[in-house]
Amino acid sequence: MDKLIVTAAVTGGEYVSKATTPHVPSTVEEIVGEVVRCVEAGASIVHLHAKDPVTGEPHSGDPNPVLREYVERIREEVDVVINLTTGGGRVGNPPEVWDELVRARCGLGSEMMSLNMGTMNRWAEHPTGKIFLNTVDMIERWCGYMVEAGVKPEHEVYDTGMINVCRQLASKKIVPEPLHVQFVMVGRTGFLPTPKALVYSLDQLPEGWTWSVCALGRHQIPMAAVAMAMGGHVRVGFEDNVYLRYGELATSNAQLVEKVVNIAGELDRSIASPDDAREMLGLKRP
Ligand code: KMH
Ligand code: ZN
Repeated sequence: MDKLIVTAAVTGGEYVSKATTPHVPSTVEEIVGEVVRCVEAGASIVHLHAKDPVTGEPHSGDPNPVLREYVERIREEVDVVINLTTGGGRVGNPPEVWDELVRARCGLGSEMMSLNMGTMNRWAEHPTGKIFLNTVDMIERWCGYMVEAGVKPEHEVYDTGMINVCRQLASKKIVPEPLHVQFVMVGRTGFLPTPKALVYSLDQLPEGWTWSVCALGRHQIPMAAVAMAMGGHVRVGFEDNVYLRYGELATSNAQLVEKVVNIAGELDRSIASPDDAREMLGLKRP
């Protein structure tokens, strides 16, 4: 089997703040420290959102200067593939400015960016309302910005229809194959986090594409184990789950990385370094 790429989504995204867990990193230094610990534990990619340094809520206002600072400080400390959000960064920013924010974000020095593959009902309370808006037009334009900037999209797929959107991007040659798809198993308004849903989805995926699984809450580690056994890659971290085990908060994202690295060891899957991940995903160094 291929080496295992572990992504650590360390910042808690848009649904996790200091009110959810005091351990979510929110200042630049806390975030850089978490990234270093996760890389030491085996993560080769980190996924980042811009945070309010005090509350850990999503940063409201232009997130790009904040993300630029994260990227620069992380690069000073450690070698890791950096993946910036495009689904996040909308709080305080109306839809008219999203295009420009995403286009400019492509120039901040990350090697990957998330790209959400469809509009859906939000699966939890969010300050921007009930709809997670990602039209096909937006997806195609943002894909174009990324490809032009040499940034690889990570295609976030929340339901099987979104695999078809990925296939269209490939057939329209908007993004070069192989695509890298992440099955985001949020439950509620999206995929159920079950092996059956994953098996069905993998049946729809073209040969040679790479894939990863992220599942929410208590499903994070079990679904990661299923993905690892099936040859896929995994994402863990506070953006999707803040518990180490039932009733016990993780004190660091690195503990969640350690958990999947331990399981990988039992499955005889070796862990990809950042350079391995770059080679496997065809990334361009920034
Ligand atoms: N928050 C995750 C469920 C993004 O940041 O653009 C999906 C995600 C998407 O990470
Ligand atoms: Zn995210």
